[in-house]
Amino acid sequence: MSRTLFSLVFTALVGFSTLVGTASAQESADLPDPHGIGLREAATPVAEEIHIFYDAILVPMKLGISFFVLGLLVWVAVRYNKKANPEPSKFSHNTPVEVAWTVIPVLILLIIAVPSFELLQVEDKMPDGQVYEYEKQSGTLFGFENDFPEARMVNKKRHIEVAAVADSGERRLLQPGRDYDVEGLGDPQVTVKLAEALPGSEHLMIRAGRTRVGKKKVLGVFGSDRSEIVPAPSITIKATGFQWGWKYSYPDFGDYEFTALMLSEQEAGKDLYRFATDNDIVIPEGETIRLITTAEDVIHSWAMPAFGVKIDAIPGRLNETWFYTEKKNTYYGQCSEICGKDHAFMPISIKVVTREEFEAWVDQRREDEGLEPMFGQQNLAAVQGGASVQAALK
Ligand SMILES: [Cu+2]
Repeated sequence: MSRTLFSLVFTALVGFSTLVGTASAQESADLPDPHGIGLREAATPVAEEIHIFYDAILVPMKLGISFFVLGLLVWVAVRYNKKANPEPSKFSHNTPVEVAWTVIPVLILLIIAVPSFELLQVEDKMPDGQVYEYEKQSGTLFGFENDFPEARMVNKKRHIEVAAVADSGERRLLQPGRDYDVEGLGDPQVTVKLAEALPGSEHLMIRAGRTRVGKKKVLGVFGSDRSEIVPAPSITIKATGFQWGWKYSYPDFGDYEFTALMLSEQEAGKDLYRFATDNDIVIPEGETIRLITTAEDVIHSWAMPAFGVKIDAIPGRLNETWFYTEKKNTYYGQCSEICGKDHAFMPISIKVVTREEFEAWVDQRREDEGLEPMFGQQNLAAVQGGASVQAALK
């Protein structure tokens, strides 16, 4: 097949898979669509990378292979049936064909293997990006210390993201070359030089680091790069699976643990039954969470489709992964390792809120445990897990 023809077919298939992806886009609540054929909407950069891998590489490949094999079957049935071909040939070998059916599948597997290994590494490796926020000022020079380990020093423009942040929290990404220049890449001190000072309503935020995650070019060639630098984790959550529910602790915020058990059908309502729990995990938006999993009795698996996370919870072992989301919502997942008779009844629910709401929730938790508040924002309405389930549906 000529190169142009190949890229034409490829583009058509990518287009088709994108269409399928859009058709199955979800409404606000993160629930499976009974009629959907795509993946649950991505809420983290890792999930976005998984979706690109699936939509742009795996789906076109499996469609291409299926249609190719179907075509061969039809061709053989029509061209070589007894009527059309009464005298069958008697050869038993064809070296070019045998080489082709060995080499082509190897190439296909390689095309799948390279991006999937990269994905596995992204999911496994804890991000180490740094975020620097600067107070509002009229200057154009902003510096930070390049204090990463030597092998991960910021030494390319790609390792820096510069954004103007409005009072509302909205981020406007600045363009290197046009809006700013960087000096001192690879040196202990890096300076960002803005082309012009920011308006008074915005302040500067610089993200630095090599952990770039999110939509990247397909096979390094097709499409655009929308990856972002992910900051190092600021919160650790430990999830312990047991027959049949989950226990969570937030070691950064006090020595206590709470359980999250499935709500009954009456409590949860029809749509959220088997998704809602009596205690949501609550996390702040825009912060990286380190998740540690383990189990008390048998192997469970903590899975959150919208986050692209699935990690085994094994008795006597700690597994570690991470997630980062900027999309406020309530997300639902389930135990994904058959773990006994009530395996289907140990859902996982995560509520992503603002930092202020998160702090209020932490203080509420601490109060329930008889501890002093940590952030002292008692006046803020506490975000109660579980009780907010119906609100999340709206
Ligand atoms: Cu389980």
